[in-house]
Amino acid sequence: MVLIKPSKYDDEGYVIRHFRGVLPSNTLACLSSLTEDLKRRRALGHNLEIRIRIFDDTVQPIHVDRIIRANKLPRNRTVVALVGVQSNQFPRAADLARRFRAGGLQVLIGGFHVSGILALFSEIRSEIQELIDLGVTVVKGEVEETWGDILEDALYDRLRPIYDFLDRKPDLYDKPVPTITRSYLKRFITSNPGTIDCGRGCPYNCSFCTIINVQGHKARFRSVETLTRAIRENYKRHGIDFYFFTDDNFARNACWRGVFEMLARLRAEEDISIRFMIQVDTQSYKIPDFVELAAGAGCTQVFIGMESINPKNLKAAGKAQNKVQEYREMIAAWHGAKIARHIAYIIGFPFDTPESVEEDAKCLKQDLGVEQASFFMLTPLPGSQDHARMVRAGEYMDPDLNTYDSFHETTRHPNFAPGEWYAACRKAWRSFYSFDYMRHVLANTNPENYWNIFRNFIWYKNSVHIEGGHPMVHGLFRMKDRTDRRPGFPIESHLRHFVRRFRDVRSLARKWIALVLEMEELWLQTRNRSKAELRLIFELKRAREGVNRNLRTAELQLAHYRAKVHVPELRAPSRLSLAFREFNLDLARRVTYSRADIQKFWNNTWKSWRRRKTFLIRPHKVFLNFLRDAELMLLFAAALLRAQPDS
Ligand code: B12
Ligand code: SF4
Repeated sequence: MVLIKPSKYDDEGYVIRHFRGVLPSNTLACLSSLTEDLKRRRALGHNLEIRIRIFDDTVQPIHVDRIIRANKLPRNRTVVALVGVQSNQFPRAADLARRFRAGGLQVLIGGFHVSGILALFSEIRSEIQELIDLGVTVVKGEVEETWGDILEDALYDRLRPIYDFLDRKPDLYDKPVPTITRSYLKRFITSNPGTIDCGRGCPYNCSFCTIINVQGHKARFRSVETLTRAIRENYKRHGIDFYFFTDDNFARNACWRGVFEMLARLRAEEDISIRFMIQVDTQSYKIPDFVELAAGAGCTQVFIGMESINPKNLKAAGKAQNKVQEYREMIAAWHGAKIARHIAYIIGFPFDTPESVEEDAKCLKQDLGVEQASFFMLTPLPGSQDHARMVRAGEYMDPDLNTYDSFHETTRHPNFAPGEWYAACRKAWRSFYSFDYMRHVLANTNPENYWNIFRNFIWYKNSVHIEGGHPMVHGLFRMKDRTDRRPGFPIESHLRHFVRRFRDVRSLARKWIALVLEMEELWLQTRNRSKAELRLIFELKRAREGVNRNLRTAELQLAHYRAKVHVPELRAPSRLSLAFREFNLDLARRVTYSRADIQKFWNNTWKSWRRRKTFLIRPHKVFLNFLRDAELMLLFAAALLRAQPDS
């Protein structure tokens, strides 16, 4: 059983794959544990040995030929399942499916693209029909109760072209919980994150959303007992102590109280300290005890579907439950519980203009004090009411599904010229994640959330500014497989590919150095002060205020002069510290709160070098500043690594 989570192509036709990812795929984990369960129960027959291989195209190469070869071994049968395929991943999934079919393998495809399309249209769309014609089996809906039947059909060569389980939504109560293997976890930046969908379904009716048309309005949930067992086992076996509970709206999971109380109990009674992130709606803060119990259970971050601050846009999107006048109160409620707020914001609603988007980004910062924001371009996702309406009205939509990743213009917007919409979105990212605003956020956040937010800032800036894509799609360090290119793009020679990669890596290195220096400066300016430092700052302020109040100008000048003369004698400096001071290496004194002076030195040195005034460059100063910079960098790296691994 080969389970593959496909990635998508970038605009140059290369598969978007990273050396390290950010989050493991929940759907992959889900189907893997469903298959493990069948294997353990020997549900497909006692003489059958099932071997499960999982591949995540976003972090590892898919060796299509090797998989096809394995199928040719005697008494062996390989079934390939392309799982959790979103619309933007459909073109890549279809290419993989074609190659596997050409190799004679049985191929299944499921996930939100096929389920969403087939849920809202009675006729089958051409891209899906093409796969069916090739012999690929399309699965519509959820398979917790039917996975065994499908695999049995595969075993006895009787797979149907389409399986439709949309009207047969499974009860999740005691179904196997998504679990992942250590070897898969190693492919991610931190090795402690896990994902679980504790429930599915949402009662609301937003027009851009596909979830309600596939998973339905009725809340279905996993039992607290099953979740407890899985979380305890994941902690003990794999060290997973951070979760992204992927429920679209955790607040509408009928079992939220039980889950929060269970997590608090695990912490208190078994010393299993879990931290987690949830997605919620804007009204959730009003549910009695919800915010308090979330904090007590270990929630460090909420992802809130704010979407817009323009009531006319919210009305147009059918999101009437969002009340703009309550946003401030909502943000304050989560802030009061020391939980970091992260809002989802959609750009491209009917009443948006380039100017309004700019104003909105300002408002999120200045009026609402939101700590983190993710901007998405409104996309008619197949499976949403928006998409169905546009198809029926015959409106223009980009025929290339690869662009349906919320970071491309997929329709025409009357208020934006071509390209302007995308530019407005990028500008919103830039404005929100400006140095000044990040500094403001970090200086005012709860110390418990400091590193959590700091790391997200690095991830977001890396994705949007360096990789040029959405943070939900990007990880650390892009890989580009020369031969794995989208059909229609040429496979380059080794030399051309080497030159391309050399340029990529060079440009990446430059951008990374700039990012690291920016983040280091951010850390220096906002890092948590030690108790001794805070005390010193407090005393100095108090002394200065007292002095300013009580002394006349002449006395003040005299006091400053005397302090300069006398203060160094208060504590005799050691020989070593004198030597350090001599060579300008006294970090604590000079650069604790900024590396601005070092940067100024490098800028001036660079200027002198370029103007060929090398006589102005003092080698010993270059050496000393290099040492100071290196020392600061080490301090920064140590702080970053020492901080608790989180999301
Ligand atoms: C978690 C999540 C993410 C995570 C993914 C990482 C992770 N940890 O899993 C993050 C935040 C990174 C993310 C990003 C994006 N996401 Co997202 N995401 C989700 C979310 C909320 C939950 C996914 C999940 O775990 N579901 C639970 C699993 C078990 O359900 P499932 O995938 O449907 O699988 C079941 C069935 O479909 C079926 N099945 C699935 N595959 C197969 C295959 C076979 C062979 C068979 C038999 C059955 C089968 O069996 C499963 C068990 O029943 C969904 C919404 C949702 N409720 O599912 C959106 C959702 C999938 N995302 C969506 C989108 C658009 C995106 C982004 C493009 C948007 C963006 N810019 O953020 C990016 C794309 C990034 C990427 N390359 O994946 C859309 C997709 C719609 C569409 N038509 O394409 C959804 C539906 C939300 C929405 N807005 O409508 N996402
Ligand atoms: S609240 Fe979220 S999950 Fe529910 S319908 Fe709206 S967008 Fe979809």
